[in-house]
Amino acid sequence: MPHNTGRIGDEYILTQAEIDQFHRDGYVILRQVVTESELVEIELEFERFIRGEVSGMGRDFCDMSGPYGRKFEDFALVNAVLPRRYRPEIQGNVYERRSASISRQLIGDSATLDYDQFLAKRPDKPGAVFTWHQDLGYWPTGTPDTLTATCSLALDSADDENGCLKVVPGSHRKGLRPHRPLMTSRNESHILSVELTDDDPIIELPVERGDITVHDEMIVHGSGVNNSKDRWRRTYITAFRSKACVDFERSIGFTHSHNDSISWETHLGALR
Ligand SMILES: O=C(O)CCC(=O)C(=O)O
Repeated sequence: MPHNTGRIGDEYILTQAEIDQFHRDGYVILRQVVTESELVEIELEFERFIRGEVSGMGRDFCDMSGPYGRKFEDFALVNAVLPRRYRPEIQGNVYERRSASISRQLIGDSATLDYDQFLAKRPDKPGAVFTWHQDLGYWPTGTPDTLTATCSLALDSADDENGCLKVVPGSHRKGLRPHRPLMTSRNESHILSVELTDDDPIIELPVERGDITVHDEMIVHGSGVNNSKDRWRRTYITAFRSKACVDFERSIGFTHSHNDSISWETHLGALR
């Protein structure tokens, strides 16, 4: 890596090639964004959520791959949305600061933290599929600027065996596909999915603990089951959009909480 790139205090400076890749392919992998000692601090908070110890979250604590009513012990893809809302102690942590730095370089100086999320695939638990989707398919239409940098920090090394992220590179340039609820309705489960075509190239994004992936709001992506017997796949997401976009979302009552009372169907472009 050239001099003066990579991790420098609260910043992580990208190379021009990394910035170009994000815009060309819709994603980029950045290595060792968070150090081992920083990760140990972060995972103390992460674990509180993933063990189900944070109360009062309603639908913001759920199995992303299943129905809302599923019992905690049966969760396969443990999903805690907006952890910084429920534990303000997390706000401003080193990963938030470094992912903000990365996002400013990718989507512009007004990059604003839109939401955060903890996701964990339990080992030896079938079904933890995050179906193929484009993030914009989950979000309101009409935003002044859709560009998004969704940063995902690996708390565990991830690969095909424990269900790492997979993408269709370049799909972000081909428009929004129709998104359908995986179950009978959005009220039963949050998850949506799109169809892949035979000529969609799929690549896996294996990462080491401390690496991050960054993807945009239009790339088709998802992840498969955790087939391992003893390896978790835990990832910490921070997503950044322009300030104008985040202000618009909040003005219509959209906060990314599953407890929001705005109509998902009305604001889901592809389902409208
Ligand atoms: O990490 C995963 O398994 C999927 C996450 C995802 O779809 C997202 O962050 O947009």
